[in-house]
Amino acid sequence: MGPTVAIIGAGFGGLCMAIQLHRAGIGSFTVFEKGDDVGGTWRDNTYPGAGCDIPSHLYSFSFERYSSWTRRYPGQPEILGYLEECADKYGLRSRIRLNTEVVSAAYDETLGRWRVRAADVAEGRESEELFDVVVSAVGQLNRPHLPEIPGMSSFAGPSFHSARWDHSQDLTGRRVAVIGTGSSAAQLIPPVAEAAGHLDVFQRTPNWVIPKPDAAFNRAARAVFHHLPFTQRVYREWIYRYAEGTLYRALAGGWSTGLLRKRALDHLHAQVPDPELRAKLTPDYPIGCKRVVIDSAFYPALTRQNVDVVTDRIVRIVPEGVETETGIREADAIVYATGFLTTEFLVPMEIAGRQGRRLHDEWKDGAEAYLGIAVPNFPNLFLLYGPNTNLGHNSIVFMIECQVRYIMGCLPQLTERGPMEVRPEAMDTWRRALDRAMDHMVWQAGCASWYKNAAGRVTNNWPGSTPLYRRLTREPRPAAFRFAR
Ligand code: N01
Repeated sequence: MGPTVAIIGAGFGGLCMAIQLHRAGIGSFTVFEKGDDVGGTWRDNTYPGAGCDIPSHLYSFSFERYSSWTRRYPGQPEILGYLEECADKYGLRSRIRLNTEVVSAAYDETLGRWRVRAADVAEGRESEELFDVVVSAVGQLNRPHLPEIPGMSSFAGPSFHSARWDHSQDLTGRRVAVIGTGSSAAQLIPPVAEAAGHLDVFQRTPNWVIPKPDAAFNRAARAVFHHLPFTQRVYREWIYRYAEGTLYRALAGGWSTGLLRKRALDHLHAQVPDPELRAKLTPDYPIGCKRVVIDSAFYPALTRQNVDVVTDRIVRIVPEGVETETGIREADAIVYATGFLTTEFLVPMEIAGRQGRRLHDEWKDGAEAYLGIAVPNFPNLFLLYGPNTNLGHNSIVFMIECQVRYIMGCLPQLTERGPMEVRPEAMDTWRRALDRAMDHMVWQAGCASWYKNAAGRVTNNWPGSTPLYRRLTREPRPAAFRFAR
């Protein structure tokens, strides 16, 4: 049988956890998913042009390789299809409760179990169940951030966030305003620019942009991947090593920083001939401080006749469009490509650990977790893609697999010795090591980014290499935990 496990979320993380439990013969798990299907961010982000800027041969499970990727960087429908296939292949559907949102989880010290309350999204009806273990797999990029710009509700036309695309709106021939120029905006701007009559792109801070060397896999290439599966492994390994060897070194201030910067500047110069526009698009902070945009269609879209890059400060939204410090830019529709509430981990769930301690109180100065996975005073609670586990350079699926393997290693220990809770001393040591490693990373440089909380602490990113993270999470160290028995 094994312990009962509540998994919150059915994206990459939740599915990975469920698959590994299933493979280990532990059937006593339930996946709670507030959406109407599996897929997480790949279900939510359906904006035109949505896709992944990490090649899918790497951005997929190592144990579930897929020879049918149609291109190096497939679009959102293909990635979502892959996750749906995984859910079907492992017979997970019957264990996934869709349209069911976990509202709270409270640790019952007498029972040594978690009381998980979940609500039916349509009817709001709540019910409670007991679980031995709770695994949060809600991710870091699941709650859209809408800016607080005065007058937003006064806008006369449709407006929506990139992660909540309103497909009922036909933007063909219309005047569109896109606010934001991050990775989501960079992907949606090219198709929107093509359809729109006019597009205003409101840029607050330019991003560093490097090319995305996309290409379709022809039938022969796919046949090779299919019939000679080791070629997929080799290709995956090659992408991984490139990301680790070159991009990570650049973020850590190593030998490739200058190369990466040059690559971005060359890309800008090659794609944007107009010096005035080029100046607007040239960042003044170190490369990698904010997430580098990987896209080859973004700059060409900005050079189109029907596109303006507006850098004047936005003052307010008015019924007819966007008012900046130099006047009103009229718009029929506004797209907020303004990112996510990234530093509020596990919000809005109420999580209470031993002695009723609220997780959000513990985290008032910034979310933190041992290995990004475990939190003192919260026995048998494990996090996937938790604090300080995001990558600026490689596939998050790699990190999720490390975390799932670690949690799978915890299960026999907590079954044998009772609920396990990371020791505060282990957490302190971890925090100090993290702070030391963070000192070398470019994210600390003077830029604002979604990696940092309001106090300027980098709560989202992992400062080490991914091989190091794999080593650290290879298996749980019992000495780092206190057990009930
Ligand atoms: O969000 P962002 P995103 N007025 O936070 C601007 C992942 N992702 O959705 O830089 C005006 O990066 C803000 O301006 P500034 C990836 O990890 C992956 O684009 O703060 N502008 C910025 O330009 C990525 O990093 C893929 O000055 C305002 C933008 O909005 C993460 O998701 C694809 C504003 C927000 O950019 C988030 O990307 C897409 C305001 N009040 C996304 N508030 C892959 O391919 C915010 N902005 C894997």
